[in-house]
Amino acid sequence: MNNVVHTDHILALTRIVGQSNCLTSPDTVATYTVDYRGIYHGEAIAVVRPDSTEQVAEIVKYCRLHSIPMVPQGGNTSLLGGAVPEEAVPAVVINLARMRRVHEVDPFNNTMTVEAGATLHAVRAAAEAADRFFPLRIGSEGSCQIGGNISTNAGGTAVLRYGNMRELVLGLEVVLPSGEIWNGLRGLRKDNTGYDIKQIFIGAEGTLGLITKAVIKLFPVPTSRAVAFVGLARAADALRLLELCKAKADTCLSAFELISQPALELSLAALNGVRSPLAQVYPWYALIELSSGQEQEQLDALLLEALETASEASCIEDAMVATSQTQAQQLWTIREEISDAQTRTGGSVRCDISVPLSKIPQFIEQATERVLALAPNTRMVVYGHMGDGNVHFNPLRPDTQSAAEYLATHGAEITKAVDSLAAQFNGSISAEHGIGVAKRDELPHIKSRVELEIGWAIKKAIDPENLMNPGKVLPALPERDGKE
Ligand code: LAC
Ligand code: ZN
Repeated sequence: MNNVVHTDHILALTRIVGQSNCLTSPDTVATYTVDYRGIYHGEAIAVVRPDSTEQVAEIVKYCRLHSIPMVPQGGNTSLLGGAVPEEAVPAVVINLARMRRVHEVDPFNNTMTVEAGATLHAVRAAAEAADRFFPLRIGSEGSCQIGGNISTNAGGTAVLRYGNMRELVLGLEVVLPSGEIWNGLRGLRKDNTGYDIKQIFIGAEGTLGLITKAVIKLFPVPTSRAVAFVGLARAADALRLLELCKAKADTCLSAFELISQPALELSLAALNGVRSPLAQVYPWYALIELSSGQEQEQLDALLLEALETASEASCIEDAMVATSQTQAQQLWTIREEISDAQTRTGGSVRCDISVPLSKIPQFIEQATERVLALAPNTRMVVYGHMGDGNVHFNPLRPDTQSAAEYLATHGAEITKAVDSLAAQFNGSISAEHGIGVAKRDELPHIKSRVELEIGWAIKKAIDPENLMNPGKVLPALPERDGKE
């Protein structure tokens, strides 16, 4: 496409969204075509910012008519390059930030109908204003958007109790690659009428259409919360402790996060001198949260009882129990800072692994051995959602080596070593971060051809011209004699 043609496209798109919402100046466009870690770059003819589903449909129809690739974009907090154009072909970025209205909160149905561009923070606040709770909790809640959360089937720290995004969505409105609008905004908990169409758009990372609205589940507000930070001698102790917390607290257990010492150290340094919650250093830590509608005292007693039993069973070394909600929040800040602290440090090889819960300690031990054999001074930043069997296994460059050098030397080999071990454990190489472009070409090694072909069959049926977020999620099909 040459520039004259681009000018025609820009004029047409401007007619749909208005001049101020069709961004074309190279400097402005550049801020939308790079991911927030600065790793993935692409090109765009324009960034359009529609205000309604109808505008989205118009944009999509226009792009389809002219065979222009489209990249749906929410808060652009993806870690895997799913929300920016690929390098090769200039695309139109469709940014949802202006579509952020809350249409309805139905407290008795416990649902909210909301536009895709509302930030997760705004969604949680709108639920709270109606005395309800929306449980999805991830560190980027101030900038990530609910449409992106749905498109990536986001997980986070409350999955243990409430499930991931796939379980939190009851209905969707989607603009299909044809420009047609599918209104599936149903707030039903039971609907057994054949294929569950909404599920193919959840976690599709915008490759099958553009989610414009959703009906999401709400819950009663947990009025009390008890949080503890625990020191552990071994990762295996975390497993025993988790088991014990489940037995004692049952459904009150709302989070169980594992943190390695190097991960804690990195976070504390990033928080400028915040002190460790515990007086001594341990190889591992767990952040435990109970929450419910019970009295605070009851919940505190439950947590103490669980910790006492754990101590008697010698599976914890030390524990600090938050004595106020402010202190509880401080503990969560330490946990939530880990991700951004790695981004700022640079030189982190992000592996988002899940294995059967029972295998987590073994997986960590063997993966650590593999990584240290390849790159001996690596900082083993390992943390994550232990309760879900999901570890962020993110080897980080030593202080003495630059990010570029560490990644160039070890990035690919570490990813291969860790991901292939996850496959051996019958695990996943992307538990909650999706595929984007970063993990796409690994899929043929871990999925059968049959499974990949089903993915392409769905893609071709809905997006025959491959214009919706092309190059994301689906790998090229391997030769026929590949893994069956
Ligand atoms: C976290 C994100 C990176 O758990 O998934 O911090
Ligand atoms: Zn996570």
